[in-house]
Amino acid sequence: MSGRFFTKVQSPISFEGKNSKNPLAFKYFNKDQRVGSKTMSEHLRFSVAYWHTLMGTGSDMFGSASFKREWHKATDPMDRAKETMEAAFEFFQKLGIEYYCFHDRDIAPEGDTFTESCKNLETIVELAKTLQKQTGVKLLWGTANLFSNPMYAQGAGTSPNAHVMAHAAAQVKNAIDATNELGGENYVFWGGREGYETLLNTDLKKEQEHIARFLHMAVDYKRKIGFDGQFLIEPKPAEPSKHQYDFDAATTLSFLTEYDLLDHFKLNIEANHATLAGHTFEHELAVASAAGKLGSVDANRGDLLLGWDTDQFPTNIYDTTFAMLIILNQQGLGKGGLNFDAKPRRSSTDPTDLFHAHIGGMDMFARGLLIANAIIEDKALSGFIAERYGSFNSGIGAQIVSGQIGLEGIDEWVRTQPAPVLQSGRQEMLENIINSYI
Ligand code: XUL
Ligand code: CO
Repeated sequence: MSGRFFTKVQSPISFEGKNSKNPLAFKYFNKDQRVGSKTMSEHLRFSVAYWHTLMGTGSDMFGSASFKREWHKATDPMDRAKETMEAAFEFFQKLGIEYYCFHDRDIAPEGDTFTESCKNLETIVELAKTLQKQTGVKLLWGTANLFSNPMYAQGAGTSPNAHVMAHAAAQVKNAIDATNELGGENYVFWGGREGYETLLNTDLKKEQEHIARFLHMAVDYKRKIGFDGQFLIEPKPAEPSKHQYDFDAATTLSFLTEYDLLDHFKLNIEANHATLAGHTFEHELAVASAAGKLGSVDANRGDLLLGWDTDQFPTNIYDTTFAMLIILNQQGLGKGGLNFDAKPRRSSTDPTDLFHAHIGGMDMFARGLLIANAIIEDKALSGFIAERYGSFNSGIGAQIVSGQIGLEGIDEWVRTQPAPVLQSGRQEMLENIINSYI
């Protein structure tokens, strides 16, 4: 396969099995291999994050761009956007990935006016549509960048300025249109600036009412145009705002319930956001899944020693195993997928590093899938858990959960009984079982 941008990778990455020493081959991800009732690619639905992989420059708070990308060379912003889209599809095809995700401003530059920005977006969407058709690559989700423009410094949907909020709403309308036009399977709301810095200048209740109204307008518009993608909210506790309203899965679910939005949204859970909220990745997945609201995943990892969103590619087999256990136990992600919201480190300057990074992440999840599937098939954990709660299946336990008995009846029963006898939780034995599968 030729191509202008990733010349060091000439043929699509292939599966060579776990004994392969070829760094540009999959060791575990074998897309057509059946695992349970589906193929690996049907289970995993991997996606490239346009903002990191195509737009990332390696810059950080202390230094400017360290990546010199061939597709960023054109001087005219629209030419650059077109070249970047060409590079994107070359990358998707050479990697053999089925989906991608973008923000409106990743794929098309802002113009001098809002109308010009909308026109730029429409032009690039046409190009993306053609390339999707040519390659079969699909859009997992689109979203609007409501955090980079200085206008959003005090929030977008929660801005104290009504004109700014209106601007954000108009931007979302156009981003939903773009997503719909490209057959996007989901649309994501992540509000990095939907929060506050200080309560000294903030009406917290009003801001939450405003963002709820904002989301209701989006729901109405979705219905009006017949967009059948899933709406997703991506929780994150902070960064860039000091305190973000969508702090974590539980907070977001309660916000959706309070403002009568729960039926219209699911959650997009990101690993590094979970850890920033003081949770594990699997905790956030489990909370969302227990509510029937785990819609999609931003697959990445943080660093134990760094307290910010490092967005690294997933390399931890425990994380991917536990994630896949939760995903398999809820029968998959439906329209959602595993989007690598992750970037190579600043020192990984070669475009080929983008392949190494994605191959590693895809292999790690494929391996997690195989392990989780074996654990489930053997009932290695579920058997133990079912037995641990067995006392609720009959007797006093069954009476309690069915509501047949209240405090008085329970009081009477407890007085007739000897003291309760506890069963061991066997945590260490279960950890050993997990390790025996890994
Ligand atoms: C930021 C983040 C975003 C969302 C999309 O931390 O995760 O890139 O995924 O806006
Ligand atoms: Co994300």
